Amino acid sequence: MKNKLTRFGISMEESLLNQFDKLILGKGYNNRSEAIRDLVREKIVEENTEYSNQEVFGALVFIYDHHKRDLEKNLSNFQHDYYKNIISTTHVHISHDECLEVIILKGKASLLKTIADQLLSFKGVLNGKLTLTSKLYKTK
Ligand code: NI
Repeated sequence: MKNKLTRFGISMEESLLNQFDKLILGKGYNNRSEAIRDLVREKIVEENTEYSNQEVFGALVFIYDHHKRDLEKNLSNFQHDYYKNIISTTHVHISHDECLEVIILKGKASLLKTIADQLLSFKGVLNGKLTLTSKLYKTK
């Protein structure tokens, strides 16, 4: 996706700019422009996904107690209900008692949030987190 770059000026307090430079240096950016573009993309995704119908990708990571009665069956049934939105599931046995799963999702942000909330509320799911990202491609 080709996009024309537009230049514009930004005014900022020197101390804030110094902090920003330190931050982006630590994150490996070569220049401020790319760092600011990423911040803007991140904010747009974050804001849009709060409400919108935007199509996004998601990664849901969670840990669960695999001895919990019926949990594995319930998790599997639940994922089959949403097979259209679940691209892949990776299962890792992280200890004798616990499993970690990463589910890659695709669909409307609001739906992915609902799926994540429901799954994370299963008894025996110990903790988890959904990360959403969109198809706002970077201009290179
Ligand atoms: Ni396991």
